[in-house]
Amino acid sequence: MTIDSVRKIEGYEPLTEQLVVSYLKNIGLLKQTSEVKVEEIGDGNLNYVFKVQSVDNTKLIVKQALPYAKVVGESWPLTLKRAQIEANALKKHGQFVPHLVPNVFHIDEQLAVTVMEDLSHLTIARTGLVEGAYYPKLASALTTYLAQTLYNTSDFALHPFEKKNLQVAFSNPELCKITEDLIFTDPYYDNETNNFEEGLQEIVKELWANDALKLEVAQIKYSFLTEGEALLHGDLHTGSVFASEEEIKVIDPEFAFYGPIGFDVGQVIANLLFQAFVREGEARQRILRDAEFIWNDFVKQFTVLWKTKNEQQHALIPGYLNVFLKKVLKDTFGFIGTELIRRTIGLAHVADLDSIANNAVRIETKKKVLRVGEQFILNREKWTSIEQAVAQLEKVVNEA
Ligand code: SR1
Ligand code: MG
Repeated sequence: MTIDSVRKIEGYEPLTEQLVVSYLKNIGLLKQTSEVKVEEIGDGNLNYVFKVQSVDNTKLIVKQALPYAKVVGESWPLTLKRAQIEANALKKHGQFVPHLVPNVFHIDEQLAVTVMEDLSHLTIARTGLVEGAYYPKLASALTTYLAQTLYNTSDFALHPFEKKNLQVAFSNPELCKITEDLIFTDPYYDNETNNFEEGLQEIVKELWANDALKLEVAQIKYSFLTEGEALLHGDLHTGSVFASEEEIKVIDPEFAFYGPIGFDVGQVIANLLFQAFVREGEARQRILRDAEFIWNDFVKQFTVLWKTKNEQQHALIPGYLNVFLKKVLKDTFGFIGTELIRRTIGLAHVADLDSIANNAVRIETKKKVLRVGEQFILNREKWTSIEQAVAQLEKVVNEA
């Protein structure tokens, strides 16, 4: 898709800093007379993000989806419908955790624009973590987000008609396809989207030849493809979280869809765990304890919700909750493993690993991440607690 064809999408045009100002004035979110400063601050893979601040101190974020993936270029077309999905997911999840998501002020389907609360006083959690920050409220806020949004959009909380209506409204095939390819398929074959250092060639070739691993990944992918358990965020990594010492906000749910609960839980834990590979001593321990807390507290909060608000008659059967949570833990382990691997050798990397300046250290660290990723996938059925998994990770990280 070329920039000219982008301009030909009916009613759509890519915004510029000037257009953003006139747009906000037209819809009444800025006064006609306001003097404003606008800056394009988008550092993600897919969208424009404009930060707008007026002299009378109105602060807004204008996010516009581009009809292609910015990370790759115009050759990778991408549906504009994702802007609508994202805005609606922010609103739906906001019903359960209003304090953990930005306020949405305006949605424009044609321009694929969402105007929302400015959170630029916060830092993207991944950026802060990479610089050595620690966010004391991150783990508990994310656990609350996970338990509340996932439980409350599941068949346990909703009438089956309501759940199925939501499942239709949040059908997101194009963005799901990105995940299906980039997380569950491409990293396991010699595919052109993969991206890794020469020093990883040997271990990656071993991984491509590992049919036992690929057999498990095929099943994990199938679960992602077929299990509509809850309305997921769909891309819940530390780059989708704004943080400070006091405040946490989850952003960017453009990949939202009805999928397996363990996917969101696994993404959160995996992306936190990257920090366990690059930190040492007490700083590493804090990350590991947070990873354990996320699963254990998720179970606690999910259990309270299950017991106090349940649509399913079967929920009363002794043992059913345990069976369900065991399944979610198994899925979570699998999704942690696939996320660790794809962020190391796939298309979309993480700064936690790529910012390791010393080449040899970076390669050795990435090899450990790949080994741990494999272990999570291969042992997902066998491991029965998060502590068991974290202990295994620590063992690999501590190896010379
Ligand atoms: C082409 S999009 C690459 C990645 O960026 C998003 O944040 C998702 O994680 C996706 O896999
Ligand atoms: Mg994103």
